[in-house]
Amino acid sequence: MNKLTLHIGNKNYSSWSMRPWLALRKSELPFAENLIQLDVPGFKDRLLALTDAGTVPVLQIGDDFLPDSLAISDWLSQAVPNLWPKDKKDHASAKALCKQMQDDFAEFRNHAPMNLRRRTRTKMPKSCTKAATKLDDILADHLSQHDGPFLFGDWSIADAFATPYATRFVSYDIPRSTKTDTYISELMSDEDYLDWEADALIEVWKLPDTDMVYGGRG
Ligand SMILES: N[C@@H](CCC(=O)N[C@@H](CS)C(=O)NCC(=O)O)C(=O)O
Repeated sequence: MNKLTLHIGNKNYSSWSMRPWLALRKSELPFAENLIQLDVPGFKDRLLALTDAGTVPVLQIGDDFLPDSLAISDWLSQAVPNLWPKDKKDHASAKALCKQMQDDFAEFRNHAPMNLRRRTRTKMPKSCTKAATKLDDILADHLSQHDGPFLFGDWSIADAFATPYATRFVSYDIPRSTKTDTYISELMSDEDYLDWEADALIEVWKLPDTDMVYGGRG
């Protein structure tokens, strides 16, 4: 196979980058990573030099460059087995859920940006907790339908997509059901997640605007 390099953003903040990175780890394919610091002078040109999307993550496969967290994850699922649920209905449902986690819950994402260093108990706006509760219900519903510990039983790409949300629930102390809370603990004790988090916690780059959301100090 061609050499794989995953181009990613800051590990503390880049929720989109975390998802295919986790899927790559689970795939056990060897890969290099190239971290591009976001929101610093010239960063957009660096992203546009990779693909027209002008975003990270980007998977470089030899001389080809593939943007988008879901497209990258799907590409990986064709390179190795078992990254999507085996059951056909679950496979389709997991893909739909990933798409929903990419597109929806904007009020949750915007008010509670991923910030792995962050812990605050500030009350979040109603629109944020409402969107978080909707996601909580959806996650709990999937968890109830399977033997667990993950959304579709065994770990799948859907769990990679849920992981940044799990960290937001914890960072901003957002209320959630017991079922989802147990699932969040599972995701955040995953050894690959912990490797990513360890790198994030020692990153020196800070995004003050993000760190200050809801009165924080990062
Ligand atoms: N739909 C894309 C979104 C990627 C995305 O928005 N990435 C952010 C980093 S977390 C980014 O590159 N932002 C830079 C910019 O938009 O200028 C995906 O799923 O990969």
